[in-house]
Amino acid sequence: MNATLFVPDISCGHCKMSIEKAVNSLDGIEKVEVHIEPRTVDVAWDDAVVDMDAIIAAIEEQGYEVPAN
Ligand SMILES: [Cu+2]
Repeated sequence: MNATLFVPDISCGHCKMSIEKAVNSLDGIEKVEVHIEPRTVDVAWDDAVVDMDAIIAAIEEQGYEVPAN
């Protein structure tokens, strides 16, 4: 599975680092890449191991809201 999440509060390299680290710490993540400019998170995951809710929760735990798309 993969998705692009819009995270409007992404603003700098620190945001990129903390979100990528938090998402990567979950099992089952195949790829995560934060783009500072369009403020998006590209993520790919193994559906059998982790789901979108857990990924969103990991981002929100870092202090970033993920509005429903
Ligand atoms: Cu930042």
